[in-house]
Amino acid sequence: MYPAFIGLGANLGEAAATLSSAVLALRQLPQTRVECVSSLYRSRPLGPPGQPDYLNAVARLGTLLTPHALLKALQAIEAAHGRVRDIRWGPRTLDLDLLLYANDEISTADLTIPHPELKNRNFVTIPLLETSPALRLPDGCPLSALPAASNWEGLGAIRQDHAWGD
Ligand code: ROI
Repeated sequence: MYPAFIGLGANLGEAAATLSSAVLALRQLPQTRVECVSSLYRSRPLGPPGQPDYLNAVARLGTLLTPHALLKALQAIEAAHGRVRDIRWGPRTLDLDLLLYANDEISTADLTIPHPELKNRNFVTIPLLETSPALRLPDGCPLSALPAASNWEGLGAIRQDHAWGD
């Protein structure tokens, strides 16, 4: 099994229910185990103002799917939750980002790993750190050393008891 980290985000509709349903769908992927899921975080939207706050979380998987097979599976889960790719940085019912896959660095037309914005987004780094406090990025940088890993600006942990349905 290879470790892979998925960023989950939603800010339309019943966002908490959508994220729970997405985690359930991750649990049903072939050759894949959901090893842990972070707390649920409320975050101020990055991007155009006037959209609702987001709910964010990170899931740690163990998987034998390839990075591209995993990407396709994530896109299918997004589509099943009504995700329409329209406004850049606009609101979304469900966003699943493949953040990290093993120690891989991948740059293809449809997939960049590590996720290019990972280091800059506290709604990614903070839940990621919660799942894996000792994690290092493929460039060797400890996640905990990133400024965005200790900056809680606009971010609040909620529902640490959130039932992810295991
Ligand atoms: N902002 C927050 N707070 N959380 C997200 O998951 C998120 N996702 C996005 C954009 C629109 C960039 N802003 C976000 O894709």
